[in-house]
Amino acid sequence: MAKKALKFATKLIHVGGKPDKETGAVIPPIYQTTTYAQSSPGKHQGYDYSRCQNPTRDRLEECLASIEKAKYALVTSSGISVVALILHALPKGSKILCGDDVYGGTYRLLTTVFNEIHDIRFVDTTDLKAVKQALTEHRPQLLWLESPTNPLLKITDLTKVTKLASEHKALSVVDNTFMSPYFQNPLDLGADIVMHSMTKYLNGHSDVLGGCLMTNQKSFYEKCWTLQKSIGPTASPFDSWLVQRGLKTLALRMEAHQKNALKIAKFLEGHSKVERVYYPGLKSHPQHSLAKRQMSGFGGMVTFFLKGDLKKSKRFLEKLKLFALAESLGGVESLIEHPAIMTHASVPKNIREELGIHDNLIRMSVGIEDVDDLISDLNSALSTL
Ligand code: P1T
Repeated sequence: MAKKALKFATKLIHVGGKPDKETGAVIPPIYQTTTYAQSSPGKHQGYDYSRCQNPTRDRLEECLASIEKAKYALVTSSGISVVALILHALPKGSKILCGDDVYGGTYRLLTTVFNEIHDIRFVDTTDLKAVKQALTEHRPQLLWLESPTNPLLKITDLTKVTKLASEHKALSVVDNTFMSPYFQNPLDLGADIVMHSMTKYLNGHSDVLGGCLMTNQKSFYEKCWTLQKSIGPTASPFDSWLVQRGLKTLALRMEAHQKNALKIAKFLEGHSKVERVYYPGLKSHPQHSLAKRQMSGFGGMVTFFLKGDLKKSKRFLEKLKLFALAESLGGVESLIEHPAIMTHASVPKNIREELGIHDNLIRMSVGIEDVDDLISDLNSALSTL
């Protein structure tokens, strides 16, 4: 059957997942090798060294390209190394326009490493007028977008903003980590490049660090592949295999994350100790109708403000028993964190405050446990405030 005809959940299991040719093993072996025998110098079977190519990684890339409907996919050792490769692929002195609310590690990379190489500016990408003005004045080569954003879950109109970028001759990149390809396909919405931290939903089990990018632009893909082999942030065969195993249940997991997240968001919205909840699936989300149009679901991330200060936030987080107080997201287990102290500590306090990352802001990655147990855990911790 042609790959194009396959539906999403089938692609997850079958693309890049054919049985092993030599033995028929339904789960192909992991090519846990660094190097490949050559019959004569330079004469090999397409593989010479695993920093450059590895058959296990190839299989994962084939699947990833297919689920983001892209021609090319590149897998690396972490999400942040993908950000670095994309930024390295641009000529020195390029102008970069980045959404103002992005993962703290992305912000740090841009403002403490790539600020030496490129000219970086930030803009609220949910404000079309501001984006247009920044594109006209700054004339960037690249526009970096997260939607929904980390941690405030702001939604950018990707169709409109990527169109504006292309009219201004800027490449657009969407970090699609929060939605996964199950709920959102940025290339369909006009983006040139889509990237993910595979550490999150794609792997789904909080046991692998990894990153990937997908694109239809051959020359950009080739540039990133050359950079990857030259700089070396390569994903290991075992990690690649684990992610491919995790991917098989992505559709099921995303449905379960979303179902639990919506129930929890509604519970929090009605709680007297909670000031405000952000979840794109809530009618109260400022961009709920855009989220409904642009995404096929709302994901598993919920952000909320407690009524209270830092002391109360800490007490609440310390009292939880099922939610682990930990950075990261997208695993089957529920995680909770304090962005101002944890994931976004590298964003200067004044900018955090401007964005709304206050001391009473809490971010949750809702897992796939029984939701009644999760609500009861939250309720107990809230009742101590
Ligand atoms: O951790 P790593 O695999 O390197 O991915 C970096 C990254 C990139 N993009 C987004 C949207 C992310 O959320 C992350 C990592 N984020 C966390 C660790 C976190 O807790 O938000």
